[in-house]
Amino acid sequence: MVKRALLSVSDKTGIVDFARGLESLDIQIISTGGTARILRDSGIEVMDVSDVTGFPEMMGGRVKTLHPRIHGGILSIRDDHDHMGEAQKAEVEMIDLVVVNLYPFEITVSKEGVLLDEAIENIDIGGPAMLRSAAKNYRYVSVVCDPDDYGHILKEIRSTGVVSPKTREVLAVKAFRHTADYDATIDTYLSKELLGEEVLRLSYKDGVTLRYGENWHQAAKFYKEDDVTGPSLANATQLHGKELSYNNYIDADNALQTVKELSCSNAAVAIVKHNNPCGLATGDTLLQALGAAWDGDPISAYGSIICTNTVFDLQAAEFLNGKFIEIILAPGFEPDALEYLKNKSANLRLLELPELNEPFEVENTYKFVIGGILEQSRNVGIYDKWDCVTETPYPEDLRAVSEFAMHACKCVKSNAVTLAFEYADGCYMMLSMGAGQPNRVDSIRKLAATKARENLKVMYDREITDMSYEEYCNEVFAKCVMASDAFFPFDDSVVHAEENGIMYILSPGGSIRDQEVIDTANRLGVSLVFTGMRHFLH
Ligand code: 93A
Repeated sequence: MVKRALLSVSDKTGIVDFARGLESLDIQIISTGGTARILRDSGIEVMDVSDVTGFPEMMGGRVKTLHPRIHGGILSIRDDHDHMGEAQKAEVEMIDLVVVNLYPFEITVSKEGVLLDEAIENIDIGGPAMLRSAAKNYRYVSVVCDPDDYGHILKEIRSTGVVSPKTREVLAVKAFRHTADYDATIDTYLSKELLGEEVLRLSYKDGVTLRYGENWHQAAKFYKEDDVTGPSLANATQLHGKELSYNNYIDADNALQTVKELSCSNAAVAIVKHNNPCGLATGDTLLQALGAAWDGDPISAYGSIICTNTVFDLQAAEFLNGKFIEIILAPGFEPDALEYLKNKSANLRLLELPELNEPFEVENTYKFVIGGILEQSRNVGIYDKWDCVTETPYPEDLRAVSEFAMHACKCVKSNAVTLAFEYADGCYMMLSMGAGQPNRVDSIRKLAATKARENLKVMYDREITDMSYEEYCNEVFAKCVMASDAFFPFDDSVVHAEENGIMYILSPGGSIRDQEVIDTANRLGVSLVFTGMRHFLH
C-alpha cells in the first residue's frame, strides 16, 4: 500500500496533477519548500518536511531532507523487526513513494559565462541521496525521477492500490542511472574547471541486439546516442524490409556521409559496398545520377547500399528492377516508388531520413583500438590551396569535376584514388576508384585504371557509336581527372596515369620528392595541382 509520499522537485512539470491524484487516493504528501508552496497554492494539502524532521530547512536550503526521519522512513526494511523497532523509537514514519528531480546542474553549466559558485550551488545533494535511498529499498519503496512516469504510476496505484514489484525495479534502475549521469556531468564540469582535464564520457544505453556482428559467429548490438538530432541513421525510419545488420549500419553510414560530402544541389547518389563508395554520381534527375553511379562499378553494386539526397521516385525505383540491393536510404519516397520497391523484395530495407540534407551536428569522430579510443575532429573541407605546379596549366573548367573527385576520394579508404569526369553538362560521375591498397601505385594501376576500362566496356557496349572501344576509352580518359588522397611518394603514379591517357591530376603534394613528380609531369605534359590538404581515411 502507498500511504505516504515525499515530493521534492526542481522541475515542477506535472507535479500538481500528480499530487492531486495522490491526494484523491488518500496518500499523505510531504514536501520541501518550493514544491510545498506550489501544491498548497493549488489547494492540495501538504505536510512540510521541516514538520517531519523537526528542523527548519537551513544553510540556504542546502540541508532540507538530510535527516533520519526522512532517510529512515525510506530505507527501513519493512519486515525487519529491528528496523521497525528502531523506527518506532525514533518516531520515524515510513515513506512509500519518493518523487524527486534534481537541481538543474547540466542546464546551469551549459549557460554562457556561468560562474563556478552558481554551478556549485546547483549540485544537488539531498535529492540524489533520497533517490538512491529509495532505489536501494525498491522492494518496499517506489522512486520516481521523471515526470513522464507520473501518469502510469498513478494509474497503477489507482487500479491496484500498489506499485507492482516489476515497476519498482524498473524505476529503481532508472533512478540509479539518473544519479550516475548527474554525477558524471558534475565530474566532467569540475574536472575541467578545477583540474583543467578533459573527460570523455560515452553514455550509450539500451543497445539493440542485432542478429549477428560482422560475421555470423559474432554477437552484436547497436547503441543509439541520447537525443540524436540531424542526419543520422539513428533518426531514420525503416519503412520496409529486414532489420538492419551490423554491416548494414557501417555501410549505410558511409553512404550517408559520402552523399553529404558532395553537398550537392543536383541529385546525388552513392553506392556503397564494404565501407567504400563503389559508385558516385550527380545528375539533373535521380534516375540520371543513379544510372551514372551504377556505371561506376556495376559488378560491385550487387548487394550494395544506395543513398541519395533526393526523394526516391518511381523511375529510379524501376531502374533497380532485377538488381539486388540491400538498402535504400533517402530523405523520402514517392508513394508509387515505395509501393514498387516494397513489391520488389520483402528483404529490401527502405530507410527514410527526412533530415538527410541538414548539416551534420557531430564535431568529432571516434574509433576504438584495443585498450583505447581515438578522437579526432571531423574531416571538413577539400583543399587549402589550388596551386598548378606544372608547365601545362590546369584548365579552370575542370575545377568542379576535380572537386567532385576529391570529395569522392575523402570517402574512399586509403590509399585512395578516384577517376571522375563530367558525363553530361554539370553532372559528374566517379568512373572508378582504387581503395585500401597499402601502396598508392597499386590503387591506380591495378585498380582504378583497370576498373575504369571494364566500366567503359559496359558503357561502350550499350552505346551506339562509330568509335572503336579504344577510341571511346581515350575520349573519356582525355576529360578525366584523377584525385589522390595523399601525396605521391614517387613519380610512378603520374607515369601510370599518363599511360592511361589521364592528363589532369590533383594531389595534396608535400612529398620530399615533389620536384621529381613535377619534373615527370612536365616531361609527360600532365597537368598537376597541389591542394595542400591530405585526406587519409582508415
Ligand atoms: O540542497 S540540497 O542538496 N539539500 C537537501 O537536503 C535537499 N532535499 C531536496 N537539495 C535538496 N533537495 C532538492 O530540492 C530536490 O532534489 C529538488 O530538486 C529541490 C526541490 O526544492 P523545492 O521543493 O524547495 O523547490
